[in-house]
Amino acid sequence: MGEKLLNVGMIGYGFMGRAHSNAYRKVNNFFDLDYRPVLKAACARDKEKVGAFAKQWGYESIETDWRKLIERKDIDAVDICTPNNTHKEIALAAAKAGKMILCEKPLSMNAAEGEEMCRAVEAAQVPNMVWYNYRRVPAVTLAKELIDAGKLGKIFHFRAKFLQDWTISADLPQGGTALWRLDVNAAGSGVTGDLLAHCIDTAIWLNGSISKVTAMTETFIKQRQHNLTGKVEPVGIDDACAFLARFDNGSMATFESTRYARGHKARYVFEINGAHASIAWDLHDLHRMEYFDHKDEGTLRGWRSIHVTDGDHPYMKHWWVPGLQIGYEHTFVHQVADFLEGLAKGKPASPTFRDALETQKVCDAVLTSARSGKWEGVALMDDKVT
Ligand code: SOE
Repeated sequence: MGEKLLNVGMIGYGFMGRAHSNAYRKVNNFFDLDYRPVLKAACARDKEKVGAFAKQWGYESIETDWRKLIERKDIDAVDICTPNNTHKEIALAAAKAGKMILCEKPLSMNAAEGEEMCRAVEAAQVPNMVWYNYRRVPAVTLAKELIDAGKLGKIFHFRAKFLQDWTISADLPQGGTALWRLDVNAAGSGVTGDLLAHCIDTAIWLNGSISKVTAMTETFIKQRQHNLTGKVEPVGIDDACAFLARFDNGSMATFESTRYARGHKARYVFEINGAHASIAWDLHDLHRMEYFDHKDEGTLRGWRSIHVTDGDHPYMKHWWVPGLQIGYEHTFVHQVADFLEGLAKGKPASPTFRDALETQKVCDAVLTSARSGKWEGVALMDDKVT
């Protein structure tokens, strides 16, 4: 097992560079796979910093120009962990060079860029995936299995929230290494692309396509000092966003996200209600799935809190013994495992660029609606390669 080597070139070394590197290192210890990722090269502009990152995580070499990394014959897969405004250029070049691409979420700054990226990887026929990691929380995967098995029956409602509080201070600057998420030119949008994109990805995966949305956004702090220019500049991102949505299956949804919910750090919660049963999940208790089944005996009917840590729960047989939980970093290990298994079977792991483009289209419709004050339709890209 693990004798086919997959040489990874990692671009970027921030939070996600670490999360993905950890996953590549761990995956063959816990999953029996034909492929084995090799940490071939890490790439970033700052030689000293990328050198330190490469040493810490065990990368064999470094590059300071991503174009050089992509040109290298010994790189099979490019992992894009840089800010959103660089995803497209890197992905197009990597596809042209015939590299597999694993791209951090969101796919792109907007849907137009996402379409270009999608066409590029499909034309080049390179395996591609976007890191919407929360699908691979065992409790969330279990929710998907139960919904697909029809346990919930007809779905009426989906509601999701992703709440944080880290940008409340008006003194927090925007832009630069750690704070590019606040700079619209680097991020594309605020909570819509950064946090609601996760909720939308999960929602579409669990409940099918979203057909239309109506949204409101707010930017509470209108100006912040920019880390790169030193000047006080307008803030172009959405600090908070709430929207209503209709799914193709007739169900309705509410979504909310903010970085101004004091006390909440990464409170991602969702609930889905069907005719027979409901499921609720909370990232702060990620190993639990709350489940209500109306078919239960009347006197005992109630919400069950299922500790999703048993060997027959998704992914769990690969870890410890029943009852011992896993965490956030394991979702990335699962995603790499699925990607490698997909390679071996010739069946791409989701979300592919095309799947992630659908999320991007919903994000665009949300932001358009916030500006227009109207319901906006979500137009999907239905053609394959041109
Ligand atoms: C922002 O704080 C952030 O790190 C997002 O960028 C991630 O995608 C999310 O998983 C946690 O929050």
